[in-house]
Amino acid sequence: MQKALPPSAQKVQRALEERGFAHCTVVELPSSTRTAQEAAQSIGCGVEQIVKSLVFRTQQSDVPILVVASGSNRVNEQQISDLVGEPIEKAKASFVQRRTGFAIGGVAPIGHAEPLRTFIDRDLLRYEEIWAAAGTPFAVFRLTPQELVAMTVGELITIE
Ligand code: 5CA
Repeated sequence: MQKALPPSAQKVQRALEERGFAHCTVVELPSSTRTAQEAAQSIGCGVEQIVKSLVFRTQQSDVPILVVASGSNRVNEQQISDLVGEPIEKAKASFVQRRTGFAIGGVAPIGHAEPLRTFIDRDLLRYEEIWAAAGTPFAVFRLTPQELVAMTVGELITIE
């Protein structure tokens, strides 16, 4: 029998089920998925197939912004600032924890403490299947890019 998932990973599985993605199954791996590189190694896929969930903070309105990007891409903060219409900065670990409900290294694309405006890196659409974090630095789930777009209701962007 499978061991029960930790509470944070269960939260992601429940969010998947509530949104009609019950066929996406959160799995815990024996080795770390804390970074995109580690996740790719543990899963046995390319780093570009890893969904990085990066949290930024709008400097004036103090709102979290989620950017889900291909593991091999670097997010251009100026581009995201231009899209949201105010300066942003990379969120501090405590802000990420408080506003998403997840610790860095396990931030999932869904299941957050509050709804997050989400931007999706269009490069992720190139892959048949991709993998996203599921609440802990050992938990992930597999999905298609189309499912990622549908479940996050995110805005597709071309990372510059
Ligand atoms: N579990 C994997 C994906 S399956 C994962 O979460 N990867 S990640 O790339 O989305 O998350 C790690 C990211 O968190 C890093 O790329 C980095 O942008 C951010 N990060 C790491 N440490 C800190 C920190 N101390 N403060 C703010 N952001 C950080």
